[in-house]
Amino acid sequence: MATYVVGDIQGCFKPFQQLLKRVDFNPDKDVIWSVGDLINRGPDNLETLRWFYDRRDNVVTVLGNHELHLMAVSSGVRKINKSDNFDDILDAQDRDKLIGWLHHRPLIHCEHNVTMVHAGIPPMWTVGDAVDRAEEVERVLRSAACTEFFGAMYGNEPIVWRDDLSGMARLRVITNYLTRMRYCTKKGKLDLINKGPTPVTNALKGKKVAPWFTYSERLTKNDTIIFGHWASIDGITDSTNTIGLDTGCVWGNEMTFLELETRRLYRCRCS
Ligand SMILES: [Mn+2]
Repeated sequence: MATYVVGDIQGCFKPFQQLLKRVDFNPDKDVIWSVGDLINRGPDNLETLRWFYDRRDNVVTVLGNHELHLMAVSSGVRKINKSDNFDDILDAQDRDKLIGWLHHRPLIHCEHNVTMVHAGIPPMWTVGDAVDRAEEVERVLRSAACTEFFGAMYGNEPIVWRDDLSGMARLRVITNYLTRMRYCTKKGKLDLINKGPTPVTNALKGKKVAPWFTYSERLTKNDTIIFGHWASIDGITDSTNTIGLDTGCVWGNEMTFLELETRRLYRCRCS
């Protein structure tokens, strides 16, 4: 039995199938984990989501920003953007079943001494903090209040966590940390503007930002964290226990599998 963690697929079903073949994936024994962003931008969103749904007893997937956006559009509170191409899912006869399943996926997963999350964990949170706060959002996604949440989910404020935050502002900042963060300050102030391998705009007016995983004081520095979301760093974190798996397949770069038991990486070029 092997566990393979796949980076952001974003509807690139063919390279995903190629990698499964390459690792000799055994659907009766092996398990797939996904760092989220299964869908959007790539060619085969519906096929990808169905593959995971059909194997739901042997897959673990955490929610990425693109799944949250699909759920928000599906609920009717948000319009589809020009760059979105998940209409194949919205038009599918099994759409309610598939999207209903997404509503019950977690934002973070801890097992085998590793933690998987789509974007990351801010420096001032422990893994336990992140799990507790993810649960606050997960509870809402599973309830009728999810529509109100989707209406309030978009936006970059508040830029930093406070214990006394409440309501939608609290849920929004938790969601932004776990599914959108790349750069932040040492104290966890979010720069959600910069997306490249180095910051190019001064988004926080002179405050120094760095990739969330580079802070030596961060409370998760001794934890193994697997994440996706950040294609422009091409999986390079300069850290052995912070493993980035988004290698930009949807942008014509590569898709990456990590075999959890051996820590071996498999990469497949995408056209
Ligand atoms: Mn993402």
